[in-house]
Amino acid sequence: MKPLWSKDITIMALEHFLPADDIRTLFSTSMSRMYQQEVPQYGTLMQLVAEVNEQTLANEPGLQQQLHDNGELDRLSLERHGAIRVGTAAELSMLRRVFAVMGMHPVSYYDLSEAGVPVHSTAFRPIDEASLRRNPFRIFTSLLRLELIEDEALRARAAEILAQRDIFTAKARELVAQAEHQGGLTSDQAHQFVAEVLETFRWHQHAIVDLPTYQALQDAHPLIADVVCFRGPHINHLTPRTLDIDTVQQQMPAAGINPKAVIEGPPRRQCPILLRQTSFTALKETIHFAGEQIGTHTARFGEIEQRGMALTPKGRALYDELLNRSRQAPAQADNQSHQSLLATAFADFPDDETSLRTQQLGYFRYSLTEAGRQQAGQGIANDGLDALIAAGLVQATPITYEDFLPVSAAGIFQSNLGGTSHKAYAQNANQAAFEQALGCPVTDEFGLYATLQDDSARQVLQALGA
Ligand code: OOG
Ligand code: NI
Repeated sequence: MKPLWSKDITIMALEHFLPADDIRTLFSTSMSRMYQQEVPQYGTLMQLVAEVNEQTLANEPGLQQQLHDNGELDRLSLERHGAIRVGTAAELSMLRRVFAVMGMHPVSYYDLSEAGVPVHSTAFRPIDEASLRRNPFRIFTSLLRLELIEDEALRARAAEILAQRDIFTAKARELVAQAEHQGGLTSDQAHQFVAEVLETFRWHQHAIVDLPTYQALQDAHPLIADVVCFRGPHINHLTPRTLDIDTVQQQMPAAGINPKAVIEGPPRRQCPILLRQTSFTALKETIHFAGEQIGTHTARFGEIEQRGMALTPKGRALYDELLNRSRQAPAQADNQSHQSLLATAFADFPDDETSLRTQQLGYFRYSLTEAGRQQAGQGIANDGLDALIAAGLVQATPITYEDFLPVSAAGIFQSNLGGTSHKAYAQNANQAAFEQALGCPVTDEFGLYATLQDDSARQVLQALGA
């Protein structure tokens, strides 16, 4: 028999740590406070989003009830994601350890070279259902690909500058090591950890290079200058959830906010799929360069998102095909024309839950209906889920998409870079190199959704004794 005491000590230690989900919430709310102070226009966007959410709920009592039932109402206005860009493998792998303390793990590989942007990326996010429900906050994290800089001397200079900076405070490094060693952080340590980690994401009005160096890097690609010229990877946007992205896009100008030209992602639908997002264009901000020179830098913006159902590989292939089809036409400068073009292309994407499920285009979570609960354990003939749904014993609800879309991400990048796109970067996906820099493989998003779906199906069949 195992001695009881060792288990007791483990339980005691666990009880005295702040759960990773709570550290993540502390982090996302602290970051939000900092960003609203740093970028007042982001605060204005948050206010507009809250107003439109309120109107939408007032107009749709059904939606209000649904959000209430899912416990989502009181955290509706919390940010869903943010983004940063780092310069070296060492920075990325240390970030992996920092985010792990907050229950955020790298999911998916995004190749942005295809879109003419010299980075590749992942999203650090909670993985299990309970943590996602507590707070789904994610950080879209991009690693600069210096190897894509053509000018050899400039590439060496950029690497040299990056090698000299440490984007983490000594205390942050110490607390990460402590969290890994102890298996968590106490509440006091967690508060200190979040305060120290926030320093990494702070804006710096002072660049670490002189103006000519900044300009040389900027000329190679604006993102290179953004990553290389500062003390740290400033958070470049935060993104709250909107219940009506079309209305917010429309109302932004009246609120004094300049939206990007079009909403990225799929069109508005009866059954929302994947992710729709838009942003305001990045602000031009004053920077003090080394040698007492003054200039500007454009990096920071605000974004909003509206999520729909996660698609299977088959559904995703159809999405990519239809999106591509819509992009064959000349790009539309205004959102209304862009949306009607999209709507035409997506007429071929089924827009009712039954078709999406039976054609295996989307992922669903299965659960017992009230009638199903009453029959639980009575040993029902297993005619499969479709028959149980038809019999009214089982219901299927869409699983929400928790990840990102490379074409949309590229659209967000581009809207802030004045359309700078380097075709020469294309065909450069290198997931192996990214994972080596990260220090571990990224998790496959489809696997996560499939597991959720399959687990729910198994539980339902088990409960019915089918
Ligand atoms: C990240 C852009 C991608 C999204 O929501 O797709 C992104 C960046 O500009 O660094 O955040
Ligand atoms: Ni974003």
